[in-house]
Amino acid sequence: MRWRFVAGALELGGRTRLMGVVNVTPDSFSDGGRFLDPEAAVRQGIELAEAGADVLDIGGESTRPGSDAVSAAEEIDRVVPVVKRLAAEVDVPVSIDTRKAGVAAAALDAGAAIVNDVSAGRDDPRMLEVVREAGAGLVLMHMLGDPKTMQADPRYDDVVAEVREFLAERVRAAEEAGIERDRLCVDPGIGFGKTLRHNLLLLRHVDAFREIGVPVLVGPSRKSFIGALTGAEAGDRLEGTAGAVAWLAAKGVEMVRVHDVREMLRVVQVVDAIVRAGDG
Ligand code: HH2
Repeated sequence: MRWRFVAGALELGGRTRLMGVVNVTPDSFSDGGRFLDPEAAVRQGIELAEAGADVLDIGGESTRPGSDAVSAAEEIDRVVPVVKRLAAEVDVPVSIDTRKAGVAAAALDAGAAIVNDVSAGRDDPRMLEVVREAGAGLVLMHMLGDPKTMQADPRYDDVVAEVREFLAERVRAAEEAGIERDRLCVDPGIGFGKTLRHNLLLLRHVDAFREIGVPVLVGPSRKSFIGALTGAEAGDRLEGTAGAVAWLAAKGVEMVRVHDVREMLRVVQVVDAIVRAGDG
């Protein structure tokens, strides 16, 4: 399965691929403020690429529960210098994590190849058009509500079926907007309007999203469901993240979005070897 984006493609369906997170924000839930300085963010991106990231995901707006929205100008100021440097200095594709078409367009101009939109193209009516015009890859993620309110009593009748139906509908919307199917990727949105039980069901039944027929990306890294299960703070969720990543790799999920690339690469290498061991 090939995932196409600006000037390149990634072969998916073998070992689970790693999208490394670079948050150029003051307020991200696990690393807010660490990489707000562009130099620090670029260094972090280079380090993640050297550690084995297959994609670098650059974000200038925290979408953690309760976070405040950021203006497009502010987001562009944060991410564009970092995208420009990383696109020139690393040889893995750069993804821009944004809900705003203007930010996506500026990042694509600066060398990004993929747009990761946690609103799945719903927040900004121009987003799908910007992605199509650039020939970018696109991640369509499920979120119930918006970051400000999403954790206030989220409810579903059948969380897996509803998230799958939503993602299938967003794939159709993207195709109708002229984006080819092989540029799309779907993500159930762990922690975005979900209780602990919802998150666990989405992970347990992750196969349901693979049925949509495009690659699946999942972002469990350091999230609060791990804190709920282990009692660990956000900066201390490496082993919990590894547990989730091992499960996803065993299920054959095409890509995981993680902060700790070096460690998670080792996890997926071991799981992949077990999954692919010959029976002879
Ligand atoms: N999670 C976060 C942000 N972007 N994108 C996708 N596709 N999937 C995810 O699960 C996802 C995402 C939240 O994590 P992080 O970027 O570390 O935190 P913050 O939003 O506070 O910057």
